Amino acid sequence: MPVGQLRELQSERLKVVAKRNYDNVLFYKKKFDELGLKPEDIRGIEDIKKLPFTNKTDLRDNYPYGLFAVPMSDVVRIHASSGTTGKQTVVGYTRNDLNVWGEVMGRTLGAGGVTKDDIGHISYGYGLFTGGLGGHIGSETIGCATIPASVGNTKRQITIMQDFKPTFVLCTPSYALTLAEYIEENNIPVDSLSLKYGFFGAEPWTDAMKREIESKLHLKAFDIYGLSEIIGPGVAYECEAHDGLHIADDHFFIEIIDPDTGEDVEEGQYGEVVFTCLTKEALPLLRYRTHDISKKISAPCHCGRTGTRIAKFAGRTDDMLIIRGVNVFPSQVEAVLLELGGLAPYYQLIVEREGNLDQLTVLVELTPETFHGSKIKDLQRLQRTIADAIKSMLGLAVKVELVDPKVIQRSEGKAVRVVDKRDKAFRAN
Ligand code: DLL
Repeated sequence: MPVGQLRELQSERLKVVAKRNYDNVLFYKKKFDELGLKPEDIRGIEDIKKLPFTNKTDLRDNYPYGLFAVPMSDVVRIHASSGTTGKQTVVGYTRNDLNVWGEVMGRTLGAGGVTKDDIGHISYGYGLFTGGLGGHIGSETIGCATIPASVGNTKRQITIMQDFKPTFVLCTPSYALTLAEYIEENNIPVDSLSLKYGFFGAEPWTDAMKREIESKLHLKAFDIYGLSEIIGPGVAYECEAHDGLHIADDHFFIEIIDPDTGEDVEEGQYGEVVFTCLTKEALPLLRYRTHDISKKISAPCHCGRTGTRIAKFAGRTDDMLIIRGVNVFPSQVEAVLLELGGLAPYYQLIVEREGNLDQLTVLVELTPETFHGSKIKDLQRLQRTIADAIKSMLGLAVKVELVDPKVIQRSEGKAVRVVDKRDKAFRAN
């Protein structure tokens, strides 16, 4: 679409979505009123700067459905992702939102070359996480035979790949390496699989990792990006030129701002990515601050797409970690520890990369009373209880190490809660 026409479309859509929020979401009505803003003041996409920002905390404060712009009877799907504390961030979709999701995820796969003659193997988790069902809806929208394999059980995944002959796979890049490793270790000929393309995302990864996946799995690898609050995967995707990510910006308007001032960065500079949902019905967030860092690429892409293109993500502005595709905020672990009791308010998260997978170890400091008054078997039980509580909060298996009182270094300024020993490229921040 010529850029001028795209701007007109975005303008029309922004007017509608601003009014939808003002009329239906008390949170936005209050924000508009505070700013002295009426929906009619939004006459085109250039007026987007008049709108308030939305933060993850706003979703938490309005948990679970307070930011929905439609009655629950119009919602047909719920997903959720990690919040900064115990509460999940809950997102909803109308029937039409699911159509949009199918469209943008279909585009994502189509940009890699997928057609209805392909067979899709979806190895993202099916559940509240948007990866599985997001990949699924895109694959089905194109018309591909779609295998909802979900995560885990690598042996079974490979058997399915050998027998059902999928031609493309969706999973986290780290899991793609696990698949490759399994094949190597078990002397399985790669060409007994029929994979042509792989669509990897949900966590940061490097070009070096991409080359490794491509050479070991004999496929073309594409980076895909998205977040639950906006729709899930399908927000941005790579094309066959493999030179940055294209934004589906007829549906999601992107701004790149200086996280401190909230103003646009200079053209081509890195900053925080902010999205406005232009067509969503159930949860049409305005100027949502993702905390993800990227920059716009102004040169046209060889593929001919005219929309906004951005560079591979360069990190985050906050303390969110991504461990094996699961978003983890240190504050969530803190909430679990404080709830359990008997523990000092000092802890540290150690993140390492073992082989191809991230491993999280939680160091927890005992209070002097617990330390002196407990038998080894009590401490072992405590260790298991902590690990189980964290697993049930995050859905992630972690190692827990109990340490003596006063072992965790006290800081004079900001506490060092996270020691990330991974290569910079694998870190989210
Ligand atoms: O991770 C949605 C998704 C599923 C994207 C499958 C791609 C593939 P959330 O769980 O809400 O949603 O996590 C969103 O993950 O803000 C980024 O920090 C990070 N992220 C997602 N894709 C990429 C990527 C899904 N390609 C958060 N590169 C986002 C770097 C990514 N980080």
